[in-house]
Amino acid sequence: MTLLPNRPEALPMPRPLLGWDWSRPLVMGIVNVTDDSFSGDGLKGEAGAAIAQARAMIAAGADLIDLGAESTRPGAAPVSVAQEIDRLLPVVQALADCGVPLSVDTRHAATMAACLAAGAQIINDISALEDDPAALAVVAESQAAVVLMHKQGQPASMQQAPRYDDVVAEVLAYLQTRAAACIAAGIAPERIILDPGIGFGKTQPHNITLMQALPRFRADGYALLLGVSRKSLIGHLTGETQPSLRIPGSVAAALWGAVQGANILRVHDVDKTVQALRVWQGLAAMA
Ligand code: 9MG
Repeated sequence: MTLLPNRPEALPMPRPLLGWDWSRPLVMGIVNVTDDSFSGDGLKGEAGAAIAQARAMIAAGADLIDLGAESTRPGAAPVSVAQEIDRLLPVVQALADCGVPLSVDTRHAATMAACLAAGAQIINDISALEDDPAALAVVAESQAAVVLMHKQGQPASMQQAPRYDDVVAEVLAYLQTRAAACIAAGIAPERIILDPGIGFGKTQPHNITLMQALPRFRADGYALLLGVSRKSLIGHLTGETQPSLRIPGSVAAALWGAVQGANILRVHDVDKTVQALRVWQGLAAMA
């Protein structure tokens, strides 16, 4: 085990994407237009509240906004594709000119197509474009970036018995296979962002092992997204059972991710994360 954090500047710079500045970690604010969300921030499908929350995050320094309408919490009520589009579309339309790229967290090709047509620039798919057979073509026909996330199993049951022989090698191999499928379908490598999927079909030891191996996910030149905000990883390390009270731990985990080379940090608490990153960057610049 290494005791010293890696130096992200020593990793290969991701390929240029949408004019983004890869010299620092970008902060992606999470806006859940869901009836329920594990983190306690669901906006009950209200477009107005979601739009206001996204604008507040942008004012606080968010570089990207991720909009989702389907909760992946085990036991969450399923959302139909029509419902998902009904919830997301007015929010995407209202925010299309908000000044930062919009990401849409969905597994459904029809939702992807509708939101891309309305101005979204990133598809964030926790199934790495696998769950919907039409998804790969929808993204390939657009100019959008795509987040390919690893999960083992499906959200309803994925935490029952996650199992790996070598979690890092298996997650990395899966993401490389999905990236290759994207490239074969016509998606340029610079549009592909990898994500190990912390908490998605992983035990606490699996999550910790992945968090310690983040630089390996940068080796192929893809950008790396990390989502740890308010997750059980923080709960296990702190004993805090309520996700909405895991903010300090989430900020610490985001900083760890930044030091380990994550290019995009997907977070609920944009203001606190941005402040922490600015302090870290300021100190690093002075060192
Ligand atoms: C939707 N969603 C919830 N957690 C996530 C994570 O860690 N990464 C990505 N890409 N999406 C997530």
